[in-house]
Amino acid sequence: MKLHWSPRSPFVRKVMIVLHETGQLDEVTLVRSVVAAHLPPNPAVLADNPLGKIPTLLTGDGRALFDSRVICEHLDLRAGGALLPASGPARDAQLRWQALADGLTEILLTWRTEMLRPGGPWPSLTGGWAVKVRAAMACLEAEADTLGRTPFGLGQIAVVCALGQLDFRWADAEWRGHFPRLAALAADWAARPSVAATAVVNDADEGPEPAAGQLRFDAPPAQRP
Ligand SMILES: N[C@@H](CCC(=O)N[C@@H](CS)C(=O)NCC(=O)O)C(=O)O
Repeated sequence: MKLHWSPRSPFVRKVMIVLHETGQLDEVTLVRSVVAAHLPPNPAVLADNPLGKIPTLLTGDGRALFDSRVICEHLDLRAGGALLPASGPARDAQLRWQALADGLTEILLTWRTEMLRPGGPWPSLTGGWAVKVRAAMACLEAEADTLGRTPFGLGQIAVVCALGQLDFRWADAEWRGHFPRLAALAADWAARPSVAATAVVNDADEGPEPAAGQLRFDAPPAQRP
């Protein structure tokens, strides 16, 4: 298999954690693929995924799979399906956590891109995102005990990656001080080899972080205009 990969991508990280957890890392060749929503699409990625996004996985039999949810489920099933129950409320719970955490990650990624816009971001967008990020974090905090009691699966993996994105691009928001149960859970998860081995890292000097100071958990978000 071949994976369009980047050490900076929280969505690629989901796939990497699944590869570690399921013992399939040796079966995948990682291809460093540079993509960004505000840059022209990468032709090599576009050839395998019309959306030009990573992760994109080329399977051994020549199929291109995307997005991270499809890839994670494919890899998990291939290894026996330990990370996602086959049916019932336990499956719904994992998929719901995945949807929540992926949605949070998506906002954080899009928000940072919006900060690069000449003339600055559109306040109506960033105001709404601030409300949603806080609500998503509050929801995860309220469910931290359940998340911790439930066998580690695709839902928790997506949450690990969303929190990792906060640490990577939004460290100054200091989320741990505001969501202590989630912080304790994240510390437990950080001890898992799959999580420790896949921390998001920057392999390029990008200059000052454009989103610095934009997200705060210690004050109510500004009202929408
Ligand atoms: N829903 C997708 C999101 C993937 C995504 O947004 N990946 C980013 C990198 S972290 C990307 O490819 N951005 C390039 C673009 O939007 O053109 C998934 O779960 O895989």
